[in-house]
Amino acid sequence: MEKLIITAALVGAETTRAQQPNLPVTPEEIAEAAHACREAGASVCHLHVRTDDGMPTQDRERFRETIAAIRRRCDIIIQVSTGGAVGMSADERLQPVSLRPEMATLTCGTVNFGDAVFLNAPGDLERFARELKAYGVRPEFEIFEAGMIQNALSLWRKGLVEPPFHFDFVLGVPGAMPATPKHLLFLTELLPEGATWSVAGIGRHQLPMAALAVILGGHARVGFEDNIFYRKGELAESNAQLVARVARIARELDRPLATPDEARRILGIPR
Ligand code: KMH
Ligand code: ZN
Repeated sequence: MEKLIITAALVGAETTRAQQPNLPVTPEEIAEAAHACREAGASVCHLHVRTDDGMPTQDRERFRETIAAIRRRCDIIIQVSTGGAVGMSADERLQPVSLRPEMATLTCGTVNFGDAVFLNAPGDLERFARELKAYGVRPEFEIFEAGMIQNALSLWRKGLVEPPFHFDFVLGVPGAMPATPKHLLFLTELLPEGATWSVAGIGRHQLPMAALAVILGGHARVGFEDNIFYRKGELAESNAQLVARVARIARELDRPLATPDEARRILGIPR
C-alpha cells in the first residue's frame, strides 16, 4: 500500500464565515492554514480563493498572490480548483491554470448540487483537459457520480489526458452519490489499472470516508470546503485540526503519511 496523501480543502466556494468563523479568506490566512495543514500531515492543498469580502472568485491574480504566500511558508502540492462556484463560466473557472500549478481539478460531468446544478458539459470537459495539458498541469478527476469515470476515460481515448490517473470521489453532496462504504467500493472497482483515488466525504461523512480510505489504500481529503464540524454540534477549530485527526488515525493503522515529494511520485507529478 502506498503512503497516505492527505489533501486539505481549506476554503471551497460555498462555506461562509458566518457558518465557520475560522474559515481562511485572505491570501495570508489561506497560506497560514496551508502551512498548519502541512505541519499536521497534509501533502496537497486543494485551493479556492475569495475576494476581500469573502465571495468566491477564480481571479488569476488572487490565485497568484495566494500561491506565492503559500510558497513562502511551505512546500505543499498546490491543486487549484477549476470547479470554482456553481454558475461560473468555463473562462472564469480556467483562469488559475495558466499559472502552471502542479495540479488542478477537472470535474467529469454535470451533477445536481443541492438546489443548484453544477454544469460541466461534454465540450467543457474536453476544453478543460486541453487547457491543463497545454500548461503541463496534472488533473485530479472529480467524480460525483459513477458515470463520470467513463467521461474521464473518454478523455483518455481522445488523447487529452495521460496516465497515471488520480480520481477524487466527492460523496454525500445533496443530489449526488451518497457517502456509504458500498458506493465507495463500487467506484474504486470501476477505476482503470494503476489509478489512484481519494475520497472527500461531505459534512458528517468526512471522517468515516477518510478512515475508510486509510484502510482501503486510497487517499483522504478533509477541510472546511467539505465539512465545518469536528463532531456533531462542535465546529472545528481549524482545517489543521481535521487533518491532524486523519493523520492520527493513519498512524494508529500503520499507514505512513506521504511527504509532498512522495505524493508527487505517487501522483506522477514531475519535480
Ligand atoms: N464548488 C463546487 C461547485 C472543484 O473545486 O473542482 C465545485 C468544486 C469542485 O469545488
Ligand atoms: Zn473545490
